[in-house]
Amino acid sequence: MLEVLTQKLSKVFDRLSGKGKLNEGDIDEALRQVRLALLEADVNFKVVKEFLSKIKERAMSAEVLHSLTPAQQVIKIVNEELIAILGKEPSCLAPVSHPPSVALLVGLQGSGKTTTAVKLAAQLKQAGQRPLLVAADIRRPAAIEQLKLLAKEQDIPVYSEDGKVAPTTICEHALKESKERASTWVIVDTQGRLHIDEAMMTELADVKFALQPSEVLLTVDAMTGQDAVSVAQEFHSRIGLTGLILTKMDGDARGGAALSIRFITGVPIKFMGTGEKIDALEPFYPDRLTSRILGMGDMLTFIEQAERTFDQQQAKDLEKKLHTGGFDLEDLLNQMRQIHKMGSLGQLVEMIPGFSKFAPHLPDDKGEKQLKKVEAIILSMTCEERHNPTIINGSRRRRIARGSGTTPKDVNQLLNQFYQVQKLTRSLTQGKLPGGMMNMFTSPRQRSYKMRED
Ligand SMILES: Nc1nc2c(ncn2[C@@H]2O[C@H](COP(=O)(O)OP(=O)(O)OP(=O)(O)O)[C@@H](O)[C@H]2O)c(=O)[nH]1
Ligand SMILES: [Mg+2]
Repeated sequence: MLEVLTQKLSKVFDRLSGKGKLNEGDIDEALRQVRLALLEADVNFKVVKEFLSKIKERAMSAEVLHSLTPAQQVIKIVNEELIAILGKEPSCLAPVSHPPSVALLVGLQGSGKTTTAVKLAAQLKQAGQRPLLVAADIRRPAAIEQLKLLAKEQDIPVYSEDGKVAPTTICEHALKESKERASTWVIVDTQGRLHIDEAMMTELADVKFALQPSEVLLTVDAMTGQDAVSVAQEFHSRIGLTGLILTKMDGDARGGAALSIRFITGVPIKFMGTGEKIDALEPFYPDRLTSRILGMGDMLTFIEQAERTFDQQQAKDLEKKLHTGGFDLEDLLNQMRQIHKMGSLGQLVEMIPGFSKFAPHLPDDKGEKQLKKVEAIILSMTCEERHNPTIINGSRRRRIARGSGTTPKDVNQLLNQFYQVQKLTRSLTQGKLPGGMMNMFTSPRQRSYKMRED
């Protein structure tokens, strides 16, 4: 998602950061590059113009130019202005005080209405709501079946009628049905056409009138770039929208639609679709998308989490032990527990810029199982064995395996791993390894300072 823009912007900021003090020329040049990157990403020119003039005005202030870290200040301003363009605050679904709340999904053909209707219903269901899906797309014969099939997998009820009944009538009947079922949300899937046309708009306006929905959500295919923006404008002026859902963000390397649509239409983006699977729908957070665009991942969250989890004193003690070669199995266990407290491997990787694509491929529960095993083995050892594992012979190994519900081979494997770590720490204390390796064992606070120095 938005990789190209991210790459371009990070190059601009790297160049800027390398300069130390900045003058007007440096800032002009950086903004020129940002402008090119945004236009190449198919961001609307009006948005680009407004965005850059705001940044320039703020970046040229004496406060920024004379600060100790001018480049960082400029990046901070870009970050804030991007968030502003994307809508500042996240925007959620508006339920009514007397259920059911109704959400009407509209959009061009293939933009993702049917899939998104089921994704939304599934999220609502997960949040404890009782959704009812309504098949009001009678134009395409297979549409009702597609909705039923997807909904069945999620165990969500669908209201549908014979394809000859008018959509407004179907919707009126569906509202009655929802009251009988005590549904809390009614989500209506409607017809789409290749282009905006009178017949579609009239039908949607009638359906909207019949339903009086609290949400009229337009699904727009993010891959269509600027077209998505004009489609949204047209829908909004004809039937009135309460929110936008950007679909297929997983396939869009440019991101122009995402960055222009809110600013041009004034309609908030409420969700983004990030894949074909039903769970691939994320609430839209302007600040999170911005930090992804600027290539910062959720690094700040990551650092905060690490600082919360790691005990500073323990980290110092550990460092001392590493230098004196006193690192033992108990320390190993403590380290594993601390890292585990920070979250699953997948969650951690998600937060590191450029690595999020690997997250789905990581074995999530494997780490947990492995930790439990290591924990069981070390806890089955005597104190003496934990401090001095070389005394663990065949019979001790069998005893430890029995006590921990593992095999002597498992015990052996752990010991071998431990000896490797010990060997590593010994080389470290003798200064044989490159500095970077030391980072594996120092506290994240120290590590983050180190990164900034680098
Ligand atoms: N990669 C990806 N594919 C998506 C996403 N949302 C929908 N799709 C796919 O886009 C195609 C069209 O989605 P539909 O939900 O059928 O679109 P629609 O708007 O209901 O289409 P019509 O009913 O023909 O108007 C399907 O193959 C979906 O799986 C998304 O966020 N990412
Ligand atoms: Mg459909």
